[in-house]
Amino acid sequence: MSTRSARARFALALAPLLALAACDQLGKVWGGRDAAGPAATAAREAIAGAVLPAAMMPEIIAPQPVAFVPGELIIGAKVEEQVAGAAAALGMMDEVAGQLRALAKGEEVVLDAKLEAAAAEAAVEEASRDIKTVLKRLGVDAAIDANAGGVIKIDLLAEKAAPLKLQAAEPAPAAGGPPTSPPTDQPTPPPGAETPPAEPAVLVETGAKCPRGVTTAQLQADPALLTQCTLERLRASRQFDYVEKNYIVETGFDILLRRPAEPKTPAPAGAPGTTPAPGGGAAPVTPTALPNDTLLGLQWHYKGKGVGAGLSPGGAGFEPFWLGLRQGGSRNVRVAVIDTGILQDHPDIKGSPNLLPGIDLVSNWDRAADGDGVDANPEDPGDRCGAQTESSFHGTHVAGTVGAVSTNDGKGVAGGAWNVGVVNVRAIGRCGGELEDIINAIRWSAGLAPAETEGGAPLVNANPADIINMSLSVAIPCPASMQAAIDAATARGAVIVVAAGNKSNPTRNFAPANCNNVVVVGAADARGALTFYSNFGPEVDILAPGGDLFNDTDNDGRPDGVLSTRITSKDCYDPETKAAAETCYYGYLQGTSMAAPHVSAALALLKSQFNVSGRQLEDMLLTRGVAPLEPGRCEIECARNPNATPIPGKPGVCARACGRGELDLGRFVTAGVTPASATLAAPR
Ligand SMILES: [Ca+2]
Ligand SMILES: [Ca+2]
Ligand SMILES: [Ca+2]
Ligand SMILES: [Ca+2]
Repeated sequence: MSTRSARARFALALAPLLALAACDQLGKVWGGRDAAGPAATAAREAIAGAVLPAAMMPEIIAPQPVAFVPGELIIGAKVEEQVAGAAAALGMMDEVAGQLRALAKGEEVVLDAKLEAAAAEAAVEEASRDIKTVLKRLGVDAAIDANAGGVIKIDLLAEKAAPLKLQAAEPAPAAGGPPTSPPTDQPTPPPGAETPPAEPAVLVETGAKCPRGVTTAQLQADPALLTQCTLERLRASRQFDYVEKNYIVETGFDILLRRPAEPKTPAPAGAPGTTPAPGGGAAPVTPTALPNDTLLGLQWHYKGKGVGAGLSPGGAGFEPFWLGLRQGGSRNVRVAVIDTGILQDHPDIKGSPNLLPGIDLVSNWDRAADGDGVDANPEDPGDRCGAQTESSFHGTHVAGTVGAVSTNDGKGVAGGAWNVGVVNVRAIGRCGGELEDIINAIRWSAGLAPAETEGGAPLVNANPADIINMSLSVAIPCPASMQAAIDAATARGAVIVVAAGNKSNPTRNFAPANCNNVVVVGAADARGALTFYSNFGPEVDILAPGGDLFNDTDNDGRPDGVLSTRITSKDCYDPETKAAAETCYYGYLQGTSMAAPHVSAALALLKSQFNVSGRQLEDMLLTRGVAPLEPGRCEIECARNPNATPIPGKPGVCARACGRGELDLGRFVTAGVTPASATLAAPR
């Protein structure tokens, strides 16, 4: 496949540089990691996050342009059926997964996995040939990049695709705007250069259609036009199930993190956390008391819902659930986190028994920033886009909330599930993630298809997900390619949890929240009210804690954000001594991205407790694990949100549809167990 070989050659040239850059960046982020000593120990608990100025609110919810990869189209063909057929002939993926698990116990099953991958590859190659024939007939010359995940991408700008053959029906003057500049070829870095790697090439979606009578010269000069006109021609041919641009999905944190560093104002209050257990780090089994993680007291989002000691109006009821049902989850329940990857050496994650083998599916080398394409290591080298933005380490924060962290280990934060198998699936890299990679990620997570390294080695998910968390968003209609992957995963029994999006807009405009067969999560604040930024509308199924960095309604001297794992070097302070720290390992963030993993963790706990799956599991949560909304919780001043609906008889007040209520696991606890009484309960 020509695009791959081109990438491979480029990679050879660039890999050492990228590796160096990644190393350097991590070194900076980790700060005094090697400087062990008393100071370093204290800083390990340091947190980041100050209440943000209200002036930043409009920027956070302002629309962002939708981008796509120039010249790339995702097409739906019959390859999926062929791959499935090939897999069936050699035993289903389940069996392969089982064999891989057996392998871990020392049995020899590598051969079958290789056969499986070879069969899939053969099917893919056959499909590629068929597609090439169809494209040729339609006058489209393109490189075809099909993979075992069932995604077929064609690349109109690949070197072997030239000369352009998309013929105009009739020559005519230009009807489109001035041609945009073609994407620059990946530059060859001069030896010893220290410039950051090139930004991945993208174009902004304008919605412009292919003009009548477009000429070959126009198409050659304008990749946006070429992409659009080819898309229209392929769609019109009715030879494919779907034809879609390779859109860029976002975690939505670019704006939040672009702000300049603020003056360091140490928090006034100390952490109300409990004393670390001597020795710490023991694997939790059955909760008999609140976990001893030192920062738990700042995690209002896990508290029982209500007003009073140990409760929070915005709490999602994890604490009463853990204690009332003595249920901390099970490592046999698997949550795939499709995100930016994970910082595996984080002090509260390293050695966590909850981490299962993940994968890195970021295929574009510029976007990957780890010196290669698909590989077996989901480490997050940073999603920084542009020099002015710090890396979000978004996936580490999200996975931490699901339960990738060590809970009850006497340090740092707790996760929503104490015990859970977390599979980190890196699909978002620098400057966002490509639709192509997200689709592959959904299928791989569900155990529907293997992935393949650049070298052709198969990477099979030995731990197919019961729950898939997608804290990501792009302002487009639900792509058919994404819907197909979602449907395949849910048919396999996975529950897919997605963020509603953070643009204070109708959810129907944002994928994957506007897709079918997903649980859509909106974000509530520490008061249990819909946040100013959360998307809303009838698609929202449930609200969960997403936090609000602009408020401190619980008066703990810290923003009402969600506290989880994230390494930064800005606004850091030690929560005990209040002294400024160079590096912090925990941070407050806000977003529907933070709300979704609460729901994923809740589903993992419910599956552990009640042993139900798929639709049954989803229904259980949405019917029994939800606190009905109190009046006014989803209203907003109309002046603050032009997208909301005016309420008759309430001048100036607008409504936002926000689902059936707020996540509240406490509702599964039948007896009136409070954290205080449960702490005293005798271990069984
Ligand atoms: Ca990689
Ligand atoms: Ca990697
Ligand atoms: Ca911990
Ligand atoms: Ca607060």
